[in-house]
Amino acid sequence: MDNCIFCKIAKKEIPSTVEYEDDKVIAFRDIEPAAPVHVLIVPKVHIKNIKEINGDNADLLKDIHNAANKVAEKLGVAESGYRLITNCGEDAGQTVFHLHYHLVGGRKLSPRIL
Ligand code: DGP
Repeated sequence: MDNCIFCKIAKKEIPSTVEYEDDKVIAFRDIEPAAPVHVLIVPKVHIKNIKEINGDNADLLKDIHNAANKVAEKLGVAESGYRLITNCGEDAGQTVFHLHYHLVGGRKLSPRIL
């Protein structure tokens, strides 16, 4: 999508620190990290958020989880633990309307989500 920042990152039109990439997914460091490890797992196809996941595109969730596992291993949090979060819509705090999961770890996180 023309004006989407994550589409531009996926196409390498905007630089990012890429931690994992395959033909379906790109994972790069969040520009405003909330923890020592904070990576965004992003499908290359433009989908607004999980509300747009359906029977035709749900395979992407497998690709995203596969990428998340690889990132967690690579960045050394697979055993210590991490949180995988996706915000859907404005009340959830979604600011970039291209589906993404935050992989956050590298320190003890609050047990509460909110
Ligand atoms: P959310 O609030 O769930 O929509 O999270 C969007 C995240 O995207 C937020 O943590 C900051 C990050 N972000 C926004 N613009 C950029 C960018 O240009 N580069 C990178 N690496 N991250 C960005």
